[in-house]
Amino acid sequence: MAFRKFINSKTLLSFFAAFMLLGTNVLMAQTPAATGAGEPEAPQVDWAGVSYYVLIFFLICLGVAVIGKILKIYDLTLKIQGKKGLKWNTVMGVICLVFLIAGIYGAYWSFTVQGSMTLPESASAHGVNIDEMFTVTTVLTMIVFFITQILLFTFLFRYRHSDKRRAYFLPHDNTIEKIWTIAPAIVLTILVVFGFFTWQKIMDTSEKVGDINIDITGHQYKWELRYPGKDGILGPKDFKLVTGFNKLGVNFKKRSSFDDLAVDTMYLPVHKTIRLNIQAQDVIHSVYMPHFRVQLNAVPGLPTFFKFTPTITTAEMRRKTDDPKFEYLVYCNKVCGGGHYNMQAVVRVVTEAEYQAWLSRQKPYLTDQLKKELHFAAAESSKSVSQNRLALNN
Ligand SMILES: [Cu+2]
Repeated sequence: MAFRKFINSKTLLSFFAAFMLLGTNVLMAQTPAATGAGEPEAPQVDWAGVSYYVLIFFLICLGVAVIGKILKIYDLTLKIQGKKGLKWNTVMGVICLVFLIAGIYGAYWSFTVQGSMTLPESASAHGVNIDEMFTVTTVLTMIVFFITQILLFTFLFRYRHSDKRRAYFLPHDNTIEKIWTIAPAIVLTILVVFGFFTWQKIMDTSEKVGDINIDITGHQYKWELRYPGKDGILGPKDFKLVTGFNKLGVNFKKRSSFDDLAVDTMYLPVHKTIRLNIQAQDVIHSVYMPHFRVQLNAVPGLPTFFKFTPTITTAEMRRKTDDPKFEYLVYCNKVCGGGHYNMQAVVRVVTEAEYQAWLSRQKPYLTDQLKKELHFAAAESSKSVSQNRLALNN
């Protein structure tokens, strides 16, 4: 019994609610950590901001409680004077209408203010289809949202209790049951089928001429990028070959490995099909490129890939967003450990000519240290390095 009393205690529940609210505020008040090349910093909590919102919440609760008490006292004094008391049903009905209007304004505010904080237009070909799906789903759910909420709260007001009227008792109606089962079923089926075909198109595995293969390997807390050299083929990898200098475990028994390039920034030529070969070396990471609407898990031991075509260059996007410092980024989208928040790399979409110029400046994966480690003959290594400088990708 004591336990039941403990669980049902109103004081305890109030404390729990206050604790949850405080916790949410603490999380939301965390200032975004410094990005870029700087030292990883621990996220800061703005305690003044947190207590301000907690205080505002308690003041609003206090205000509501005071108004409730005043109305109760007013009601009692009316009754003492022999008059009819307050019409509480009308009070509740009006509160429902106020809630409806405030709620609709809140939805409008959220769309106009927070709507502008969403991503810029999709910078990839398939991203346009994904955005279309989001728009269709949002429009449909918004129509349902507004109709149901307006009906719910206006009915609560319109048909509040009245002594002059008796409610119609409706225990069951098959027609209504059918309508609200079949209509959502049809709409959801259309959305799912539409989504299925879009996903199938995005995950099309057929090879296209001109595909650029890029290896992206996640480890705590960095993305390693490897580009193929002039042969256009990425050398094979084997996790058993991973060493200090051969971070990705590239197999140098195959010739295709020799001209591979290790890069820091992911350069992509515009309007070319890119195939990202995704791998992880420790825990699950996730390749997340929001501007291209690309996201796929990087799972240790399970190589995956994602194909997409960038359509807007970084320079164009800088103009469109009116932000001269705009950069596309590839993030990690799995909470993979302490340094997760800083696991990102810059992605630059450039013209074909700029891409080739950049590619020719990249260093080979096969570094001098790695050659020493593999006991390569000096003559062979100098030959392969000179070839790397002319890397082409067509
Ligand atoms: Cu990660």
